[in-house]
Amino acid sequence: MFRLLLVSQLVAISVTKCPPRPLCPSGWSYSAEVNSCFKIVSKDGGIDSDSATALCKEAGGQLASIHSAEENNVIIDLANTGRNVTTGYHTLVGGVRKAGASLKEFTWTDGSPYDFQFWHSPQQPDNRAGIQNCLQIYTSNQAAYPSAFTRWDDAECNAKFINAVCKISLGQAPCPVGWTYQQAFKSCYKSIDSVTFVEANAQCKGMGSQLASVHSNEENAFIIEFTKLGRNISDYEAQPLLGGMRTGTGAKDWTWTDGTPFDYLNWVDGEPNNAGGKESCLQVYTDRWGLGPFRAAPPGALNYLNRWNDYPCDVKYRIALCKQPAK
Ligand SMILES: [Ca+2]
Ligand SMILES: [Ca+2]
Repeated sequence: MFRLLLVSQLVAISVTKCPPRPLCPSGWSYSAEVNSCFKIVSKDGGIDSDSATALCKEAGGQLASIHSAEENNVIIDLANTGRNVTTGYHTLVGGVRKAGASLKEFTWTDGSPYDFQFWHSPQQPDNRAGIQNCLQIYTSNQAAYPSAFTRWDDAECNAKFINAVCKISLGQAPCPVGWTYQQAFKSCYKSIDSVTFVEANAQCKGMGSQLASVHSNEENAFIIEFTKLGRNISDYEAQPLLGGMRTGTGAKDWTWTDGTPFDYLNWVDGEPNNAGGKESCLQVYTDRWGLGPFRAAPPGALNYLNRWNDYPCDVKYRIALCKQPAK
């Protein structure tokens, strides 16, 4: 009876669980690369700047600003109609030359900084005939516009563009794409596979990060969940590498490669033992030792799990963890 009741409660919990809240309003596309929502607007016969501005506002956004090559690519992918555009008017975004501004001085209408440019030639923007105060991107008919395709041009604001791009910026993403954000530790984490300490250190640095440091039981627990294999193992190298480095003989004579203080310790009893005088790196026992043929269980086998061991730096670890501060 008790068991039946428990099962029905579990089912009730699983079906009432809420789906994740969408990041963008309905009808908008989310881009994780730039943490923004985009929407393409158009009208029969083409759309001018005033109409596009109004449609974007109505939908809860503004004409798009562009701040990186990645964002330009996101917009091209969304706005390219594949049509054979012959008028020279392509996709309108939110760049304008305000009254009184110099020839090359553009402003984004959403107020964000003009910190990236992708004009299609050194001659652009050229304000041809003195009437080109809006910014368009060549998004379609690559065959007809091979050198300008994906790039920018100033054009008449009242031209009939094939479409326009609206944007809602969700603010700066806390972590780069592909990293896992942990608000509690104000940090981003990413694992890498099959690395020695030297390789892991270089790969983390190459991504603008460092091998992971640990500063609390809570962070240690997160790291275990993030890196564990989830089955019994029989080999030390399967236990993850972190960013600890020996500086002396004591348990506290260690440093983190990211430069943060070595202010939290979680060594297994009897560690760090510097076995053979060559254990200058730090690993965490995320997984239980099985009855493998190759290795004995470490000393203190009942309480090693989730704690740290010093181990040689030059072995190939199954996994290592990179970490960087969240933005
Ligand atoms: Ca122009
Ligand atoms: Ca050891």
